[in-house]
Amino acid sequence: MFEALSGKLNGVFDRLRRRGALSEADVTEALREVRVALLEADVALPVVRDLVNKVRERAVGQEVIRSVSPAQQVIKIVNDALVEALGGGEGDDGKRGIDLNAPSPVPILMVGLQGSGKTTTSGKIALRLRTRDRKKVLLASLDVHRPAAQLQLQTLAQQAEVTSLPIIAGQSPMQIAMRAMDVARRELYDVVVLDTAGRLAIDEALMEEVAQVKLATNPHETLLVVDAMTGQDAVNTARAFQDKVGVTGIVMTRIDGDARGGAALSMRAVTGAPIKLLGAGEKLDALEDFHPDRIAGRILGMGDIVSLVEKAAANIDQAEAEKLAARIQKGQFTLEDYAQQLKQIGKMGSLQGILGMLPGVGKIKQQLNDANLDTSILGRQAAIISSMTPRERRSPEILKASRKKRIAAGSGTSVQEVNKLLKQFDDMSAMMKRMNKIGQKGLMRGGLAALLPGGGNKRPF
Ligand SMILES: Nc1nc2c(ncn2[C@@H]2O[C@H](COP(=O)(O)OP(=O)(O)OP(=O)(O)O)[C@@H](O)[C@H]2O)c(=O)[nH]1
Ligand SMILES: [Mg+2]
Repeated sequence: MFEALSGKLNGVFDRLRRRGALSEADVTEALREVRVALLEADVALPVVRDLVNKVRERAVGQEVIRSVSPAQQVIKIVNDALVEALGGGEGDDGKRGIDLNAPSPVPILMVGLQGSGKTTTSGKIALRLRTRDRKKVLLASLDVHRPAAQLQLQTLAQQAEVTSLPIIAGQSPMQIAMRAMDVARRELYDVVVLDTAGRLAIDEALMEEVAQVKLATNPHETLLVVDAMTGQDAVNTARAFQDKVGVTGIVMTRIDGDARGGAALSMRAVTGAPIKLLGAGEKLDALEDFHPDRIAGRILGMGDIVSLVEKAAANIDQAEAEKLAARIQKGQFTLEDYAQQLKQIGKMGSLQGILGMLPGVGKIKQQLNDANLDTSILGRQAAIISSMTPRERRSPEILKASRKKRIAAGSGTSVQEVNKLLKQFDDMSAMMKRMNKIGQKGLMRGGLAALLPGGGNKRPF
């Protein structure tokens, strides 16, 4: 559902990335475009304003992390703001789905506008609770306004292989609700899902009816089902239901359509209620948990830049990185520096993992997998380097056969491995020289691929 927004934001970040170092004007310009993209995606104005302001505050005066580009840092900041807008972040206990932490039978009341997907979602929830959570579920339709409604739920119950409350003609919604709770208590059901009639938000009588049912059954969850395709209207609906009935969570359906996604971004801020579930199709298994961080990731479509920045910020010693950058600039990259690099990489996890997080290196990643790169080799290489004397590390050209033998023995490796390391170091020095030629900006533009022999088209190792 976020394709358009995602495309726009990607465009903004692409332009940002091409800059290399970012001035405040660059950030301001980018934020203006982010703002327009959000508005076009139908995000509520106050939410847009709040989000953009947050990003600006945080982007200005950000400490620069050497190992990532400024643009990557901005992307991370935007990401965090999106996660917050979606209802994640601080105080997020990770519990997103339906809360069943109450005495059985736990009543769940489904409310929402006509055709929003209440009945379908009731079936989806029943299926999930039965299969995933091993719960005994009773489905009950309180919809006496549409003739076929109760039969529709009965059919869905059969598909989900759960029980539906026997239909008794002529009962009122309140009578059905009470009967459902009675049956559930007697027959020891874990959960009762009460599906209500669709209503127009302005339909006071129906609103009142659902409020009464809520009062009588005291549901542990009151889930408002909204159609993502209705955009801002979905947000207004949610506000109305929150005011008149009170809801504990929101289910957003039809995210499989081409909704612009703004409703999802506005919902938490406008209603205070969290989005708990997403409906992604007509089939009963098309139900997803709502993860703010994953949705933000989907919107930004940034591979895992965000976690890369987090990892880099946590692990890379900034002073070290700066010293190294200076030495590279002067063409003084030594085996000692190489050993340092190996250590950093070791800290950040596997090489494949790191490369996989960078956008645009999918191809290289495949090559890496093909090359079956063994990261334990990094540890052995570090051992080889530490078995050298300082002089040897500074001038590896003095390493003749006897020295190599000593180093191999000292590090528990072989002369071949020592040779391989030296060859790799030579290649790397050559690469560093190339990098100096490309210049810092080019490096940012080309990303990691520019560093690899053949610009990433060949096997990197
Ligand atoms: N594509 C898609 N269709 C959905 C989704 N959820 C529900 N639908 C479809 O939307 C239509 C209406 O769904 P219902 O579950 O009957 O909606 P309702 O809220 O119970 O409708 P009323 O009871 O009349 O108010 C059906 O054709 C469903 O198959 C979804 O997540 N994606
Ligand atoms: Mg229905």
